[in-house]
Amino acid sequence: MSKALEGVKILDFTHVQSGPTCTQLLAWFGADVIKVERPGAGDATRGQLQDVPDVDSLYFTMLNHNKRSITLDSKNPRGKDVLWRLVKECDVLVENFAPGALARMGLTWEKIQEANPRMILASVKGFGPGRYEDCKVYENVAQCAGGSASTTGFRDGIPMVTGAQIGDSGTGLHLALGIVTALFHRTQTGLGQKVDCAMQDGVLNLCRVKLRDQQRLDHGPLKEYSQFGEGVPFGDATPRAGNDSGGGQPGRILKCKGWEHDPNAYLYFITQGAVWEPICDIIGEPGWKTDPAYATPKARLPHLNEIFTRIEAWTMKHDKFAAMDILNAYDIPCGPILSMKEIAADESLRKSGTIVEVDHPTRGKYLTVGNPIKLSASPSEVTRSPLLGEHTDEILRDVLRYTEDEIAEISGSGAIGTVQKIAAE
Ligand code: CAO
Repeated sequence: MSKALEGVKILDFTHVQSGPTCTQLLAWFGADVIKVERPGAGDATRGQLQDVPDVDSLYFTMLNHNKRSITLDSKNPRGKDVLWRLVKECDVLVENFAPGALARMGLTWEKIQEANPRMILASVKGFGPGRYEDCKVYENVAQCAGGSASTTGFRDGIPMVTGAQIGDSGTGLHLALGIVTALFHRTQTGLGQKVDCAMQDGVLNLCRVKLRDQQRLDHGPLKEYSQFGEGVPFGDATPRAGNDSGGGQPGRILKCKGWEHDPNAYLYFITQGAVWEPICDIIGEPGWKTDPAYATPKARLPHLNEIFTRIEAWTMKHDKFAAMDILNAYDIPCGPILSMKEIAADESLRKSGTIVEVDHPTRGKYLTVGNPIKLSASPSEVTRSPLLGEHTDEILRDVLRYTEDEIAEISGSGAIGTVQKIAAE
């Protein structure tokens, strides 16, 4: 089967997490992703959070599957020539350098367009135009500036960042959509364009329900928030809502059997209006089906704490999986709190290719997350991340069509450094 993005060449000038998640997605869809790295050093994540000495970290390997790596010093004059040849040859340049870094290498949008009018230039920055546009940004800064931290956590605690990498991986996902949209547009216009995605904007897009609540506050308290039932007045900004559901169907995280010693013996329980009657029967409160104080979603809002306390008395008698089986039989929406250990062992996730075991020449076998987006006619296969500069010669020869003499001359100029050799394949 052919791949959806087969034939698309990506000049991948990304590093750390946000950019690499974007180009990894494009590689999974079949694009030829050529990762340009600094000789001798490479993407900084190769050496960060290393669990095995002198072996590419899981941080790197899990973000750079299905790519090829070329080492190139973009500040060396001969390296610059090679870089421009790549610009002319590729369809998309993706980068997430600090603001101004690409231009300092001489790669301005004007010059790129001049060299290759079909080129799409896709960039991640921390902030869009405005007072913070020159700032360097990492994940948690984006979560804080994008409205996530101020609305995450408990009302009486400090702002919290979330484990989901919404600033980095979330923005990478947004950028990938921008790139394929620009590729589609190019089929009509024949021209490339610039695609910009700021991490603050990407996080805010994912937090839009909290901006919704900010405006609802002008018209009264947010009745689905626990603090309403507790009689705690609202301030003038969207508060932290603990584990309250952010939608119109109230939900909470409830203890299950074993919670005293298992930090993940919990279940998310949603009191969807449509299944209120079976909920009442299951928890042993059949009278709540007709009692006017509990019978309708609106009437229940001031009693949510009491209702969830009563439901929790039931969930605490069951382990999370048994509770889910009982509730699913009645179409009651709920979900177990799964640990990463449980997820790593999940048979269904492995079968669907969402959890994949990969073999790496210097690391051996490890688990990764495969492509969560499944295309029926263009399935993804996960292949290992490249070693630093592993494909330098191959790219110079096959993609850029340099002769062996020219490659020797480029190598002698110091533009590509020393290539890492594969110890065992
Ligand atoms: N050859 C020669 N030089 C290279 C090179 C190569 N192949 N690749 C990169 N460099 C140089 C750059 O030109 C830059 O040099 P100058 O500052 O002299 O112009 C230098 O490496 C460092 O680039 P950087 O400033 O982007 O890297 P950093 O480690 O200092 O900052 C980060 C990292 C992520 C904070 C910054 O890149 C950034 O803010 N990026 C945008 C937002 C983003 O994507 N953040 C998510 C990161 S994941 O949490």
